[in-house]
Amino acid sequence: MKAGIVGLPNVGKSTLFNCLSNAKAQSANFPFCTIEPNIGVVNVPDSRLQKLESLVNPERVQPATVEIVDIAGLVKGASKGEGLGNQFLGNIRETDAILHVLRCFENENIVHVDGSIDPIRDKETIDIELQLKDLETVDKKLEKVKRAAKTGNKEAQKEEAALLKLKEGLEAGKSVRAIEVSEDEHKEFVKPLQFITDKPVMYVCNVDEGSAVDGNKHVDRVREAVKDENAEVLVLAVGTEADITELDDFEERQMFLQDIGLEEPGSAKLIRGAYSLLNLQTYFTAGVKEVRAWTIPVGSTAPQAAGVIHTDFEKGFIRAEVISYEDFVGFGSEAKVKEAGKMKVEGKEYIVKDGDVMHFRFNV
Ligand SMILES: Nc1nc2c(ncn2[C@@H]2O[C@H](COP(=O)(O)OP(=O)(O)OP(=O)(O)O)[C@@H](O)[C@H]2O)c(=O)[nH]1
Ligand SMILES: [Mg+2]
Repeated sequence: MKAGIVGLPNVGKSTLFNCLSNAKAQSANFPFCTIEPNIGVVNVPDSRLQKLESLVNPERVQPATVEIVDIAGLVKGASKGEGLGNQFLGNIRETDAILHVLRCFENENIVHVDGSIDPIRDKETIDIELQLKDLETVDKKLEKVKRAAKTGNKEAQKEEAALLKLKEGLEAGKSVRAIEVSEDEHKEFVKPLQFITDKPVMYVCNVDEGSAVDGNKHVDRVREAVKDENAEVLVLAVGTEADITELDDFEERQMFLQDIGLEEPGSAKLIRGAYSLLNLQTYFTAGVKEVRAWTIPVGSTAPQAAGVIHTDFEKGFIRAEVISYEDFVGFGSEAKVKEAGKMKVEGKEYIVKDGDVMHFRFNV
């Protein structure tokens, strides 16, 4: 899974990136600090993995990972070349989800490019620039499709019709995800173009330390403004959390978090939120060589889950041996689960559940 961070300059995007990732991005109090994109790989925090590790004692543990891309800030007119322009948006075209950072903290020392704290205005500025980028994509594609449509190509005519709906919607200030197209049109013509405003979005309200738990009036406005969007709103004291991430000692980090009223880092909440936004879940493999978490879409069948490990596993799938996470932990080992008759053997139709500990049988 991949997620891309967008927002105005100087709102805390790179600071968020640094909270999430071990790769360090430069963050500083001036707009357009980031020019070249930062790309980092983030381990998905999952306490079940540590539990399995303690039971299995494997040689190594491999958490699931998410790739995060942090790009240059956008300003009004970016599509026309204002600021650093919008060419960096190409770097987030291939992501699965968008993290939209909104500045919700007051601090006169931190420059705001539009002079005041107003996350609703900021969100609109960014939405418009993202929509204009998508409009560029539509226009480019339309140019090609139109020619083919004129020659009487039926498929091209269908595509042209779908693209024209998008063009009209985008020009009216709608995001692609809010424009009505049929399911077939979406699958055939919309999805392959990887529109930025078609991706699921999570709004990250960057608040001051004191608002980390309950948010503040700016966050309330954001919640109100997006209540009809199918989006998550996450409250995160990005600056503070970045400081906490800097601490080497786990105990020390926990103490700091408790000081601001949190039980776990916001980054854990954020990644869990992204999972649910994208309808993803986790299953485990637990061998003595490796205990590992794997990411699959909710509703995946056993062969599809196996395919995440290797396509051969999917093609040659015979059956899966499945232990629920609860049973694994409850009985304490695979052998004890088997003894108790709690290990299930499942076939091709089995829908994998979150937390299943799986072992695949296959031939190649
Ligand atoms: N007080 C406070 N300052 C913050 C917070 N988050 C970020 N900052 C500061 O704001 C400044 C800008 O942060 P960056 O993370 O570099 O911002 P950015 O969005 O990546 O900016 P560009 O790369 O220029 O687009 C830095 O000086 C940060 O330390 C916060 O939650 N509170
Ligand atoms: Mg930056």
